[in-house]
Amino acid sequence: MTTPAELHALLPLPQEVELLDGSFTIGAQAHIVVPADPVGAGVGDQLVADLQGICAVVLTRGASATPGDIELVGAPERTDLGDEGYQLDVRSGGVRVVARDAHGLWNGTRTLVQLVPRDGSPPTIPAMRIVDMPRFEWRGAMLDVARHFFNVDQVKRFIELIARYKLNRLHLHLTDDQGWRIEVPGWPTLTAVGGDSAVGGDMGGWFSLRDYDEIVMHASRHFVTIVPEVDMPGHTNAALASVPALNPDGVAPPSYHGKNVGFSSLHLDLPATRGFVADVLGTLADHTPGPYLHVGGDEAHATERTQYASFIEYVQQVVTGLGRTMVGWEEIANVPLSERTLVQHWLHPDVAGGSTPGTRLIMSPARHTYLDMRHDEHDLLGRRWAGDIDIDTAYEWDPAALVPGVCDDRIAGVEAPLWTEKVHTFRQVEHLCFPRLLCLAEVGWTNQSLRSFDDARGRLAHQYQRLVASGVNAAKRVG
Ligand code: TNX
Repeated sequence: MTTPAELHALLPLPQEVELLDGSFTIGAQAHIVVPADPVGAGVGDQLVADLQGICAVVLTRGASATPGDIELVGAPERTDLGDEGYQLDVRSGGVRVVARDAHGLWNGTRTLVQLVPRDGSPPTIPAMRIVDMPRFEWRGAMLDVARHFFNVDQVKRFIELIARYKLNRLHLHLTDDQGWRIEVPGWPTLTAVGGDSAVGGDMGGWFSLRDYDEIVMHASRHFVTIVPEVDMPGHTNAALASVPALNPDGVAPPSYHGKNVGFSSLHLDLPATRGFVADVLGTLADHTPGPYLHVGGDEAHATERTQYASFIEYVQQVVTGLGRTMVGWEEIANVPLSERTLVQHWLHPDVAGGSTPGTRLIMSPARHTYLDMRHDEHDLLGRRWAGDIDIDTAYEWDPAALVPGVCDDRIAGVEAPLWTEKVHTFRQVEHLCFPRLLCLAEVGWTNQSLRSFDDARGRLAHQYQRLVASGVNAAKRVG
């Protein structure tokens, strides 16, 4: 299937598009008519800002739609559109976006913004009807701020970039052996000691709870849910180095600046550990409006098997007690889990697939989604262990064909992680994420039967140009 030229700027590709005769030009007198509720009105404000950034029109808010206007309509009764779906009608007389709720309107306006030309020509959009909704509810990116720290402004910029492509989860890997990046009241050494280190002895950093609140707010304005991760019981040297009482001998180990994994562990049987875990997760729950708390659980090679099982059972109980859904890397599937818990597959399909029946999976297969891998053999930046991941490899996979017996009904969605052992600057973050993170956005949104890499290649090239034009250090893989 080849996308018609009129739709070249769309990524992810919508589920249903019907091109019609005629077109609409955003005129100097156009109004934006928005729903009365504040969240819907916020979507309208962002649309005004986006359109004014693209074309030199001055848009004002209108109370009711007249010919030539752009109207956003909340229609809770449109259950056919699903949770994030929308209908976008472009006619010569105006534009109408209809959705059940503000998130659907957000998605519809993202499509509308993509349709406006950027080549200096008049802001004319071909007439069409789009009816669209995502294949999966979880469409995420992960940023590892523990191995190298990225600050509030950089995380906010990252949120803006992923939200353009209807990604709706930002998983923040906040702690690891090399760094602890979040303030926890009552445990000041976590940030004073653990916040001060990074891979290679590079500069550390951490988020105060006010910083974190600011990130969460910015994310919610872009319909992105923050998923905070505190990795436990392994990957915990930064915590062990900060709090002597978390160590069996009561002696804090030195800070760790290397890249190895699997040598550190929390110990559930020490008197300080349970209180520590409960305080950390309680603090995150207090500052995270979204329903998820990610507890890591990966590569706990220094944790004895039965200890590991007890630990995961304990954190699951704490997270459930906080009214949240636990998320963990696939290793947690070795332990009996609550059906509500989400298991994040990254390496071993049989481990992820062995998870308690009824649990759902987030698909992050390293071979297709690991953004710290090289694009190809000429790439000086990336790592190699999961193979080179160029845009075709990032695009050509089906989440429902990874784990035997696990189809769409057991898949919450997809996520691409950026681990940052070798990533020092935000320019490097951009190089590794773009444009290939867009492939994941389409894997997560567009039905498998509508996707083909041959078709996506041209649309990726188009987005590459747009990313570069907006100052993003995208890797030149296309166009
Ligand atoms: C594996 S993926 C890890 C990370 C590393 C990454 C490097 C996962 C759950 N654990 O700790 O940063 O490989 O590619």
